[in-house]
Amino acid sequence: MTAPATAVTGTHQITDIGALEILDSRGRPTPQVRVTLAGGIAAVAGVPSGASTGSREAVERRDGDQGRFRGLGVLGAVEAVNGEIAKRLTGYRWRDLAEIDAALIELDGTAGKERLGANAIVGVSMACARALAVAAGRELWEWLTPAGVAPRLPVPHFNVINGGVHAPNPLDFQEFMIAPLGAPTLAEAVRAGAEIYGALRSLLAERGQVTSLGDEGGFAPQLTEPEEVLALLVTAITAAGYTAGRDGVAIALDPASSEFRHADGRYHVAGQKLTSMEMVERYAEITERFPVWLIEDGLAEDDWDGWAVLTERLGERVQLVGDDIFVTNPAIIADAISRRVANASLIKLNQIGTVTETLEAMATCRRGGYAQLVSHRSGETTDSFIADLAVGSGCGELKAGAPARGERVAKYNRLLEIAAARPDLPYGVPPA
Ligand code: 2PG
Ligand code: MG
Repeated sequence: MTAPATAVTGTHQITDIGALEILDSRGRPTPQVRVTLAGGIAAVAGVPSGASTGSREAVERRDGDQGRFRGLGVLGAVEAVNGEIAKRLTGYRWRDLAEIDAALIELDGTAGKERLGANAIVGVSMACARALAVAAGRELWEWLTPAGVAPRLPVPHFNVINGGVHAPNPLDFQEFMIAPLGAPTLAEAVRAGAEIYGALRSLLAERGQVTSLGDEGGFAPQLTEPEEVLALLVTAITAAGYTAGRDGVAIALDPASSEFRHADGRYHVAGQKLTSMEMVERYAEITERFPVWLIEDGLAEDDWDGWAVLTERLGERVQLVGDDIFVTNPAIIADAISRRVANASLIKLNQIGTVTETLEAMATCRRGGYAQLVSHRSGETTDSFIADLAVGSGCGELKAGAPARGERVAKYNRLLEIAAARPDLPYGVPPA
């Protein structure tokens, strides 16, 4: 795939690549990458970073120098971009992004991208994608649309209550999202999200709860039981004048359960120690009582047997999304499809480490009839790449945090921009 550096095979010549250490939304360092093409087109990408990471994710490279940023510096990753990667990618004419990404993977040489750092590689890949889109005279979302796929405006999944490792409250489930599935347009969906977020703030204040925020901009109340939060969400949806349910505003959960499955093999939820089967029953009850349309990481990444039961039990009526268990890895997703584990995959660029492999993961899902939920990370920049990815892929689903805070609304505002420019694009989850 990679030709000698002197060969002239493609049309894309990269003249300059540079990275610097910037801050993410948690105040932690992260790389920002700039790529310049011959002719002067330049594009920038900011790299996201997770907190509840899957064990098989591509490896984020951190300096470990306790004298800087408590060991979290990314000067090594930045240097990898400015040094080795810049040397490899400049001075050769690339045919396309797939060829660039293959060269990055080969240059790194490790399975988990740990040598150069997945945070270095994904930043370069995203910036290259942007630059190539500009060079082609296309919007990023258009350029990312695979042949034979119809682009759509995705249903935004607004994370309005935060728990787990994203907030210092007693709530074990990590994310409670509202999804305006029944909104007539993207703009109305965003409006619903913001209005319900406002209604929720008032409700919490009335009940004497704190309205402080978690890492993704959702409220972080001192609540323990997931069902208590779900009841609160239904009240907030109704108070804001919307219908709670699939025809109106539905609810989505990301318990991120790998984080609360302990060494005893039990899931520790609100003081109880539940088996996989008891968790499945808990979800079954939850989906009967509340308009929950989607559950992500309902069971832990190493609980494949439990996942198979969960899928068997709820897969017909609930979207079951694999995040930590799939880590946007096409091979793992293909394995899951053959074993009927889950029926959807979360999609995070930095879990796998290149745009090309991310698109491959999405194509694997499409072939296997699995839905896809494009996702931000809990540590974000104002980069809005994932909004374009969600539109271009036609998957119809995006989660990017609360309808508040700059790094979260950057994604929703980008969707609004695309929707305004292209009122012909359909909104919503694709018809089955
Ligand atoms: C998740 C993500 C994003 P993190 O679990 O889905 O919401 O969290 O980035 O911390 O892995
Ligand atoms: Mg998750």
